[in-house]
Amino acid sequence: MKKILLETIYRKKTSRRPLWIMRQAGRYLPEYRTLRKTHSFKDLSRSPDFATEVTLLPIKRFNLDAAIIFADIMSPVPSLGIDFDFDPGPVITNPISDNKDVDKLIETGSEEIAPEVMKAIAQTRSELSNEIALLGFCGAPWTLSAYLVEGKGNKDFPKLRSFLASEPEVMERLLEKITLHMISYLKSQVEAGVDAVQIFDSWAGLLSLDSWQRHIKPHLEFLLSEIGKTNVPRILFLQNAPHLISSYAALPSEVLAIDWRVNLSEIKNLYGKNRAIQGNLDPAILVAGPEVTRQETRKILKSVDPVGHIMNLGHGIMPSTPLESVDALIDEIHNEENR
Ligand code: 1CP
Repeated sequence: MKKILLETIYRKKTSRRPLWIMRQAGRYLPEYRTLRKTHSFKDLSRSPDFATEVTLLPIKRFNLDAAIIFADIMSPVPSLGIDFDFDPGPVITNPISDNKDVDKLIETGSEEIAPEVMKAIAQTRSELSNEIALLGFCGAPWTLSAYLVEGKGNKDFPKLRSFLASEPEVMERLLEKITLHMISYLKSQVEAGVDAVQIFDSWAGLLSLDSWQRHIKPHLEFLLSEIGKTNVPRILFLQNAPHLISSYAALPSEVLAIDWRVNLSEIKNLYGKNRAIQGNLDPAILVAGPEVTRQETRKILKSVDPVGHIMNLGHGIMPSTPLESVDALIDEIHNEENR
C-alpha cells in the first residue's frame, strides 16, 4: 500500500489530497485530557509506551494520513544539560545569557539524545498501518534558541532580539551547537523509522530579512542539507514570516509549510513548481464550528491545485476545537471529488 502523503510530496497524482493536523495529539482530544489528569506532559512524553499510545490517539479516532510522533521541540534539550519545565509551554530554569552558558552545553553522542523518542518511533511504526506516514520533527535552530535565550514563549521575544544585537558571536555559537544537535537528533529519528521530518520554525518571523539572512539562514541551510543526505523528505514550516517566505523557499526542502496569513494558491504558484506545499486553514476557523470549517476548507480546495498539496492547518490545532469541526474538515477532504 502506498502512502498518499509521500506520493503527494513527490508530486504524484493521488485519489485525494492527504491530510494531517499540526498538534493533532494534543489537548483538544478528550482521551488525551483524561491521560493528563493522572500524568504530567513530561511523564507522557518521556515514556515510550505513553508516547506511542498518544501518537496513535488521533489516528484511532480520525481518518488521517500521517501520525506525528508525540514529543516536544524541547525533547532533545535535556541531553544538552539544560533544565526546564512546561507551564504549559517550555520554561527554562537558567536561560542562556553568555559564552560560559554556551560552553556548558553538552556535546553528546546521538544515542544519548532523547532515546525515548527513538523507542516510541520504532514502536509506533510497527503498530501503524502501512498507508499512514509517520512524521518525526524538531524545532529549527532559531526557534529552539528563542526558548533557550528568552526563557519561555513571549510576545515578540524582546530579550532574544536584544541578545542577538548585543552578543552576535554568542548567538552564533549557540546556533551552531543547536544545529549540530538537531542534525544528530533527526538522523536518529530517520534510523528509528520515520517517513518524513518536519522542522518547526514557529518563531521564524521575529527578525528582519537582512538579520535573518546574516545570522539564521546559514544554520538552517546546513541542517536541511545534512538531513537531505538521508533521502527522507523534509517539511519546512515557518510561522508568521510573510517577509521571509521567498528566502525560505530558496532553502532545500521537499515541502514548504506555511501559516494561514498568506494566500496558499499564490504561494503554490510561486514556489510550488518543484516541491509540495502544506497548509493552511486558520486553526481559529475550527473553533468557530463545523459549518464554517466546511465553507473555509472548500475555499482552499477550490483555489489550490491538488497536485503537491498536503492539507493541514496553518498552525497547531487549538485546545478549544470541537471534535465535530475536525470531522467536518476530514469529510470535506475525503469527499472533494463528489461535491
Ligand atoms: O498537555 C499539555 O499541557 C502539554 C501541551 C503540549 C503538547 C501536547 C506541549 C507543551 N507540547 C505538546 C506536544 C507537541 N509539541 C507536539 C506533538 C505532536 C502533537 O501534538 O500532535 C509537537 C509537534 C509540538 C511542537 C511544538 N512545541 C512547537 C512547534 C509547533 C508550534 O505549535 O508552533 C512549539 C513552539 C512547542 C513549544 C511548546 N510546547 C508546549 C507548548 C504549549 C508549546 C507552545 C507554547 C509556548 O511557547 O508557550
